[in-house]
Amino acid sequence: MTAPHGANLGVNGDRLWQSLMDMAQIGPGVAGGNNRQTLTDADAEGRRLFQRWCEEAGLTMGVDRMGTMFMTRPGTDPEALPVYIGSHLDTQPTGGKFDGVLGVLAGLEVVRRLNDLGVKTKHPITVTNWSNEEGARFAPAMLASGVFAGVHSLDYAYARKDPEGKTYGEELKRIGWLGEEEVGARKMHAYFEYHIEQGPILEAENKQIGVVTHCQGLWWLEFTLTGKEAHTGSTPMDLRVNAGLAFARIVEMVQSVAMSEQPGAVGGVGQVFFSPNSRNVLPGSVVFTVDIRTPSQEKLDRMRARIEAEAATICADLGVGCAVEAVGHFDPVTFDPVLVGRVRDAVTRLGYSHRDIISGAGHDACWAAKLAPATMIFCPCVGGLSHNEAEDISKEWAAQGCDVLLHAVLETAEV
Ligand code: HGY
Ligand code: MN
Ligand code: MN
Ligand code: MN
Repeated sequence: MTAPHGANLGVNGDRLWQSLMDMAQIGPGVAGGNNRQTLTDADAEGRRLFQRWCEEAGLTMGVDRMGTMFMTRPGTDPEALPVYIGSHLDTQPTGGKFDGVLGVLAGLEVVRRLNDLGVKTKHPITVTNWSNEEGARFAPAMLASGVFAGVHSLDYAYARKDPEGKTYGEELKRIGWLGEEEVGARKMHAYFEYHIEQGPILEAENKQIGVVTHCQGLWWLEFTLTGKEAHTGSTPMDLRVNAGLAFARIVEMVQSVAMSEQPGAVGGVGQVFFSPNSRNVLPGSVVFTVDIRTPSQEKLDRMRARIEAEAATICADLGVGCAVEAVGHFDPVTFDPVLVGRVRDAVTRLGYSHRDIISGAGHDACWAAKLAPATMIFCPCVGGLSHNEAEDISKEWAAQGCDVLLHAVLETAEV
């Protein structure tokens, strides 16, 4: 497909790559990646850079009360709802340069390219930086898009605490990104999100594009185990109330539950807090989050039930107290068939190799899909690695997915 006056639509891959590398300078990690956690000073700096680039491209900014940034290119029809292109600039503490950032800056590249071509669209185009997608500092993940979709209240979100006890609301004010817009007041004509796969499939099958049809569902179960603080040296084994042992057995159990639900189920633990966390004190409390995911609704809820029941038995056997709270959840998502079709048509027209794929990671698109037709596009990533500072993609992969995004957005925003 070519633009109305026949120009090739190809995005400027060098410009996109340079923007990615410039953004990667902000909030550097310790091993070549990024630590630009949400609502930190580094996040604020990244937001300002994105705002400057967008305003240079003629976009106007709106910020809502969760700090999400909406950067809009006007359409020719003032009544038409915008086509959104979103993702996130916040990163994991040991994050990569591309998770989320690629989607936000590819949205900017779409706008820059339309400006180059002098193409006007009927619908406005709004490039969105969702606040706190990662959920690393403030659980749950996709917090701002969740409030936008009416899944979480603003009060719940503002009260979320980071490991140092700082709240989302306080930190949002501190960095100066508390906007005025009511969260969720904006309406969408359609939503696109371009993202790295964060898994090994596309690279292993030598495919340039992932046509994302679904996203697997998720539970984050936060367990609080209560043991008895005691001396690790002088306390006989049979007198211990050992929350650390219960934790270890639960992690092992989660692994076996996930393995018993193959194919297509994952489960694990990424974060744990021992208290008092002293080498020679048996822990009084152990707090950790179990992350389980699968595309099957039935399996997802069965895994949760099995894990909670078996954890209660493990703790009862050891005399350890066991409390559990769901701190993150979304059901499996089916993306909009019309938009998926447009992505597939664009890929075919562009001649890129592709395959349908289910997203293993969660994305803001999962909540956007509750509000409007939504879909995603994936590019491969090296070794399938993500949430690791070594996360990497090629400049070609980045540009190819952005070409597909441009074509599918143009089809939807109508010239
Ligand atoms: O957890 C996720 O899937 C995403 O990276 N927030
Ligand atoms: Mn992401
Ligand atoms: Mn991520
Ligand atoms: Mn559910």
